[in-house]
Amino acid sequence: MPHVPEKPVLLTGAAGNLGRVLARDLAAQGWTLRLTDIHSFPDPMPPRASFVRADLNDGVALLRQAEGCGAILHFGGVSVEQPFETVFGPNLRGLYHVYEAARREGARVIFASSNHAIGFHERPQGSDPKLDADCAFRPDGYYGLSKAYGELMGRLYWDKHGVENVNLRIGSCFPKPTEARMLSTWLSFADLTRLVTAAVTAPRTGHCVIWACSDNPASFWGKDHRDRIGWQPQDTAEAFRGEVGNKLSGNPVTERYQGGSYAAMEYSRSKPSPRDPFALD
Ligand code: NAI
Ligand code: 15L
Repeated sequence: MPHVPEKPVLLTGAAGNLGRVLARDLAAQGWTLRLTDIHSFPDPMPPRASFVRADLNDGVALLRQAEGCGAILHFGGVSVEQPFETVFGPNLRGLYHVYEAARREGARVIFASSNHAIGFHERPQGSDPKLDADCAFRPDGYYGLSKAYGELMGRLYWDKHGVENVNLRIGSCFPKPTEARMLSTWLSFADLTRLVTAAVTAPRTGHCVIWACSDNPASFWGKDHRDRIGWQPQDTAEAFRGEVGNKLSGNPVTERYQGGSYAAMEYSRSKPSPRDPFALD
């Protein structure tokens, strides 16, 4: 049984797909959880957990929920591509509220970032090197842009205020892969729970960024800071190759970029964006 944190842990987005998994699994590990979401929590309340319904736009509510917490698992907000005005409140203002609460409590933030912060990097082909976590941000929409902002918010609060933060650049976290791209990007629920556990219980993290995918041989991603928290994934998408290996989109933009269909949404360039993020063509 992993180490149980001394202080309660706040989980935003608790009523969402990943929030529900974490609420169940972390409570089963003996953790004391404070759950919050704008929607009601749909499951029976886990042992030692409490729930407060609140909007991430409400900074005072977040300060109250975070009182006495040692870590904030920030999984709430808009979780897919949406118009800028929809993303803005929950994902940008909400993130500021989370970091201000963490600063006041001296809490560590575990941020559910996304591959869409870097979704306009091309997928590696053949012997191409995999992408390291210190690559340039190349968001593939307003949602991905909000995740890049979240990671940079972590950079700022570590450098200026010493607020520790672990940024999980999640690939595709679902019960199982549903398309060929997920042979590269899939993260199992069990690997997610182990990752969050390691991120909260590691003695020191500073500001770090971790590719959150299972042990997928077809992964797009290379080096990151996982050694700092002692996490290694144990599951693999490869087990599903027979089921999803031929499920391709048929869209050349989707297939070219790591962010897949998000890169193709409202795409209006006449030529593909170049490999080098600083190239001018
Ligand atoms: P989800 O959409 O199921 O959960 C997000 C939760 O945030 C929802 O329960 C929603 O009610 C809540 N929320 C939205 N706006 C809010 C507001 N204004 N105030 C308070 N709560 C609000 O998404 P999912 O799949 O559980 O993802 C969780 C986190 O992980 C998200 O931040 C998402 O961006 C990130 N992520 C998820 C991936 C996946 O494959 N599931 C991949 C990459 C990142
Ligand atoms: C994400 O960031 C989304 O939250 C999730 O719904 C999937 O679309 C995932 O990325 C993905 O790229 O598969």
